[in-house]
Amino acid sequence: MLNRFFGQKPQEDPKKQKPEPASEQQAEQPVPEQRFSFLNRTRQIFGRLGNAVQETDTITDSLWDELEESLLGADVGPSTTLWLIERLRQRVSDENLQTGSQVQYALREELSTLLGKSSSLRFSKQSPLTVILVIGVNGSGKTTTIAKMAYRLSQEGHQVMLAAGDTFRAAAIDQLQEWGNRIQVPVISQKPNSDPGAVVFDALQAAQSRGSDVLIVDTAGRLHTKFNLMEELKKINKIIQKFVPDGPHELLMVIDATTGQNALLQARKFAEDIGLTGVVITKLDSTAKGGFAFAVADDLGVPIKFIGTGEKVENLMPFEPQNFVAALFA
Ligand SMILES: Nc1nc2c(ncn2[C@@H]2O[C@H](COP(=O)(O)OP(=O)(O)O)[C@@H](O)[C@H]2O)c(=O)[nH]1
Ligand SMILES: [Mg+2]
Repeated sequence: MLNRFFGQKPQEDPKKQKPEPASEQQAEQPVPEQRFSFLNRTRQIFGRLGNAVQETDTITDSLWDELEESLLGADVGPSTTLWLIERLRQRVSDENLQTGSQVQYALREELSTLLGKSSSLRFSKQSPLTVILVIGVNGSGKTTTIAKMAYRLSQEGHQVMLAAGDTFRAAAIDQLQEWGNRIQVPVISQKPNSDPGAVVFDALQAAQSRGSDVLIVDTAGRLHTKFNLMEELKKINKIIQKFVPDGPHELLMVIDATTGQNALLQARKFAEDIGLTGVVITKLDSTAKGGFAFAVADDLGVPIKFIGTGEKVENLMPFEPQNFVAALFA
């Protein structure tokens, strides 16, 4: 089980939960086609799978091969794919499933179960200020995602502030400021190479004095080793807790879907020790590897909170497991 230093109860392993009865699970809303067009490339893979399976009257070895190949092709990842196939084979024998379409139905159920329930951002119940830390390697889409979240939260009526905690690169500070100007959200920054802790301190003070209710902190992607990352986060956490004792309220990792299983390997290394509370998967619009979401949910054991569906500020979607699975097979 993952070790969380924010003292939250670990999520139950979704694999241990019994899948909900098919009738409830499939009672999903029809998926609005337009909203999910960003998944088109991944859909081609799942769609092929859907067609092949439905046309098969009986469950043959080639059906299992096809299933495995498609899941791997969509970057569901080797261990999650293996688990799914085993689970389905078990269900075929336990429930006496006879046809390919029954297997497909069961697959959809298992995929939904893997993703768990939808999970929105956690806001502080004790403090007027909610603090969200965002980590992830350079280029994963951290800064863009922060701007998208800030935009979204502002639209919902929150007073958002951003902290330019990625102080290693001048460009990173400028980029956040540019976004801030565009979406009219204040950005607290210092000069390049200043201490990220000092930036966070300033930002907390500013957020409190200006009555902001959400502070989102950008961090440096240069933290390639777990040790550095942990040290940096510990320092930042201490500073946050001086202002907001129950903070930070979210520690989100941004993961680029196009880098697939490699990114996951790295994320797993971090997730175990830093108390990750959720992930955002970016660039689902530019990959056929949308099945990556299943590997992430399976492997990291934290909810996917949002998905990035493009480069524009509005291209961020709360992650809805049921709709996601339905859209893949639509
Ligand atoms: N297509 C697409 N591009 C994205 C998405 N999110 C971020 N990007 C792009 O990825 C690149 C790196 O993003 P940035 O926010 O600077 O990453 P950071 O280094 O982690 O802060 C930029 O060109 C972004 O426009 C997404 O959901 N879809
Ligand atoms: Mg950045």
